[in-house]
Amino acid sequence: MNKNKFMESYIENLQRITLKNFAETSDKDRYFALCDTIMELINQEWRNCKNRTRRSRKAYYFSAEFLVGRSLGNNLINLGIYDEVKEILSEIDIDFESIENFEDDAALGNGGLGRLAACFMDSAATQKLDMYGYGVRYREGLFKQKIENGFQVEGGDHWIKDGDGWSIRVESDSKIVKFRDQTVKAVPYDMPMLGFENEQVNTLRLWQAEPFEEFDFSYFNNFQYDKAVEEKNRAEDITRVLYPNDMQREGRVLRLKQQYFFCSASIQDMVSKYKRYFDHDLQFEDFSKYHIIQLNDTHPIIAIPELIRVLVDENGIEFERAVEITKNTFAFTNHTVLQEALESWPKDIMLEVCPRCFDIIKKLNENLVKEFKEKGLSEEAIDPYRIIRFDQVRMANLAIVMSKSVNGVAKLHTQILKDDTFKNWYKLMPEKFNNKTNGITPRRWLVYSNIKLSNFITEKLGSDDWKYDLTKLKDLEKYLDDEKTLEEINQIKFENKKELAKYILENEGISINPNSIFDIQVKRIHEYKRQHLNLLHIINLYHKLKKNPDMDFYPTTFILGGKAAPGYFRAKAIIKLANEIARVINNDEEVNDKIKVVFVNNYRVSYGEKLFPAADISEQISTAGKEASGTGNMKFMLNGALTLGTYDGANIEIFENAGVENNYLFGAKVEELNEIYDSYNPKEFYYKNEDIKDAVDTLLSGELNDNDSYMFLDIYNCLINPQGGEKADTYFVLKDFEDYKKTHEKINKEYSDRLTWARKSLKNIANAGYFSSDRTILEYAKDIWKL
Ligand code: RUG
Repeated sequence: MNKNKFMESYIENLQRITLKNFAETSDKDRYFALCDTIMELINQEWRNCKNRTRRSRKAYYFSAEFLVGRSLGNNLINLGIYDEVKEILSEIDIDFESIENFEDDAALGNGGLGRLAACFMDSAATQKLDMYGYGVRYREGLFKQKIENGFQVEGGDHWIKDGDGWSIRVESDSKIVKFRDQTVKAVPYDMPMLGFENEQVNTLRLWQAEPFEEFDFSYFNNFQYDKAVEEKNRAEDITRVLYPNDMQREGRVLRLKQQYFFCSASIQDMVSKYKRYFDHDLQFEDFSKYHIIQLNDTHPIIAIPELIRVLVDENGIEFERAVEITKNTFAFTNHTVLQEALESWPKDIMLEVCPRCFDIIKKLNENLVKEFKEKGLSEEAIDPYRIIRFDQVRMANLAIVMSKSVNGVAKLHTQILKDDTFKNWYKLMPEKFNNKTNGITPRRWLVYSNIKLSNFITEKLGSDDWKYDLTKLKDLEKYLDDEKTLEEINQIKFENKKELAKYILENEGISINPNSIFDIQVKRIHEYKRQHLNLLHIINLYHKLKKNPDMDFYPTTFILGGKAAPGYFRAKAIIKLANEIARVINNDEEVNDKIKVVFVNNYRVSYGEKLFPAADISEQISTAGKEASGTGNMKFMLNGALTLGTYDGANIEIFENAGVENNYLFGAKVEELNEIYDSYNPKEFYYKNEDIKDAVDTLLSGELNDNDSYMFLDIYNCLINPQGGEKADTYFVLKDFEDYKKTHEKINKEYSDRLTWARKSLKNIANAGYFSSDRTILEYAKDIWKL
């Protein structure tokens, strides 16, 4: 990059878009001018990439969520000009940090699933894989969380209200999407996905719903103004909001409309480009040779019947042939074993939204049943495989029959899919099933967010090759016994903790001690993730410190954060509990130099960038068998935190890679939980264990105030009182409490041996290479996509 030229075009852009003198421009002006300048810089390579890959085999990542976060810093890092641009701006007296902070997160996802999609976009471009992302351009991203009087309050997230510096509207590629009762226009917005320091620029294409006809003049002329804009609003409603659900099935008509909307537009886009660039092949013989679609969870599965529809109805391909082409085009990733998150759609809703797709699914189901009957299977034996049963379309079944590959996202998770969730399918078609353990991009989660550690690694390894191949971190192991290096590791962590403490003081108004242990649990709030286990432990610890103020105890700051689905009462109760515990403890002068509790407001990607580098302990405490993988666990590990975790999801692989002795494993394993499932009685634990009783009773003792919301009663009941046919403590919180508490005690003792701790931390960093999404995406490309 030519520095002078960059500065010139930046200032030119700034003045052009604002018509202001330089001194009068705001952070907003400066931010958008910078976006423009960067977009100009990459324009040529982006076009080159689009042209070069027109006729290549490509992977298409279909996802209802892409949790991109901020793009400015990340794009500069990937272009390799982060420091230079910062310098250029400081030469003209612009504070880069305030421009960076101007950018709103693009929160087009709920949590891990959407963030994984964003990491994959980064890694695919970095590995020079031709991968196209297809999704939805929600006008409102995931709600903004405010905490009022300890309660979560949801606010809107109109992330593009000031504009969108990173997208190009490609009007000419618009598509028409037809629902039973409505026809709308799908307009693509393309975002460049830059490879790290290479010339690859892939595209993330997000569709926005707009009216087919902008405005109905006949109504307007008759003074029916509301009616004139009605259609416009109805169309725009489709992409107005991201459903704020994580792991819960949301059976609304609008949700299926969103899914069908982006899948239909994407399939049409692929088919029309195929016809444009491969016009010799009107029989679509080679379609699956050039396209492989990876379905990110059940949300985009409707793309399967949609491809058949487009081939059969719009291109005259015979049904059976269309089915064959489709089967070779799709691959399916499952991200959960929780039944409530596996989507199924009632027949009437499907008929209301996309009736032709329902017809096609019905026919696929009939063919499947016929095939089984011919093989001699009874009606009963066929039941688990049916795509439609009791007038419900079971999306996962549709995806499994119609895909060439089905994968889970961590070793244990894939095993559970084979043994349990999809066991019937696995028996029938074992060759389809495979594992692809998740990963995270080291560019955002280390190079960008933890500059100090990143520079330190480069210095120690003598090169920055590790940024391209994260397994090179392994070479750091040669420093495991080098005291100076270990002290440096501790020093970097301390600096990061100071920065976080400053940020928390500014944003949460709570002062925390960077010399204390930073114990962090940030993720969506859900019972299976067991934030309430963490909280019950904090209550009990607080009481012990009150009783015995001179107890040997290393000061600890417990930090929690995450959003609850707005309709998930118990998850919101957990948030209230966290805030109430924080209020009581932080105001208690007898203990608040020993423990502090912080619930960070509005946890999101850009907050995570500050939290992961500063953590000593990463809390990964889900019930064994429930967390498919987790990716936060990997971000903490890469930044040198030690995992306090159960034998679940990718924690297991973290323990395998970094050594269980360098982390803190606790709790029951899946096999044990399966064994005791029927006989488990949490009350036994409650009555036998004083600490458990102390913590659980505190929920109702009056010491904590839930402002008459009955939220704490709800948590109390769910732990020990079976209700309405549901067992008590289905997530085994009380069963694991004692081991969790003891493990905390061990951590608290061991932390004071600062060198041993640093060695463990280094061991984790050095073995985080496996968890790069570069590795994951290359596995997809090699095993499934054949790219
Ligand atoms: O809960 C899972 C995480 O364990 C996993 O790491 C992530 C990415 O694979 O996906 C999360 N997930 C699963 N989010 N939504 C679902 C089910 O719709």
